[in-house]
Amino acid sequence: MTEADREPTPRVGLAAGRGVWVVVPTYNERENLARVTEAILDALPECNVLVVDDHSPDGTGALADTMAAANPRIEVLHRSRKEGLGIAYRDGFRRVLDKPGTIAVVQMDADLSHDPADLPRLVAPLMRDADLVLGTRWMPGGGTRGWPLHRRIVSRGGTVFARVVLLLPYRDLTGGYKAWRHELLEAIRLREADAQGYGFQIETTWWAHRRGASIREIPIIFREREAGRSKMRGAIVIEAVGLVLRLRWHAIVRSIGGSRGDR
Ligand SMILES: Nc1nc2c(ncn2[C@@H]2O[C@H](COP(=O)(O)OP(=O)(O)O)[C@@H](O)[C@H]2O)c(=O)[nH]1
Ligand SMILES: [Mg+2]
Repeated sequence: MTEADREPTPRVGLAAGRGVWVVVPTYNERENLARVTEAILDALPECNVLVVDDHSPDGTGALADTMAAANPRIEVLHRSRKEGLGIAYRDGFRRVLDKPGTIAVVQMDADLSHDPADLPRLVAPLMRDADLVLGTRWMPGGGTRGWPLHRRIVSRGGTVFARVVLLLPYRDLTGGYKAWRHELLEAIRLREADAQGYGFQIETTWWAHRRGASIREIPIIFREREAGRSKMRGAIVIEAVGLVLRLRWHAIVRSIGGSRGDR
């Protein structure tokens, strides 16, 4: 190994975050927001961050505005009320896809459960052949820390259920740490659906797969939040189960009808 090999290689282009928008939905994440955005900009110094806040009662939106005023890489999308993660993401994605120069879009939670230090690994496959990269807990090298058993069962069980019903080969379908090439996100044309949490994550991967996208998985460790509270509800799980069954049903109907109208 020469001296030059030991030098850390300066990252350029996408690897440094150029053309990357990281979309972070927030609802009552005041205690986490500054830490997470700082860590994101450490990991990908040239990326931009869009905070999508649903009028959080704890003032997360106002804090995000203060941060955006101090740093041109941070932008805020204020939504007037809480309508669930799916709709917040859809609005956020539209905003960043309309920007000139967007090459990739990353989605991640604000509560530091998704480690911003994983960002370079998450976007790296986009520089090769990947259209979508899934941060995956249920593969060698991945996992969860501090998550109670019932959360692990719901998340893993949801993945197994969706895999079997939708015949998808991926090992984590309920996760929300993903990196997209902008062409793919445009192509799946986020519908006016209203799926929340898990349902939204499953649905977007399903449409990407149906489009023939190249989808890669990288292992991630998901750490339970230290501050703030989860917005996860039983209703979100029930909605996701219904959504998976509906997606399968529509696919069957389309294949019987020989429809070419798939998105
Ligand atoms: N804008 C917006 N963000 C949300 C909403 N629900 C959850 N989030 C955010 O989505 C991320 C994941 O939510 P969280 O409650 O931590 O889910 P969990 O990790 O599955 O327990 C966090 O950044 C939340 O603040 C919502 O209705 N609107
Ligand atoms: Mg969380």
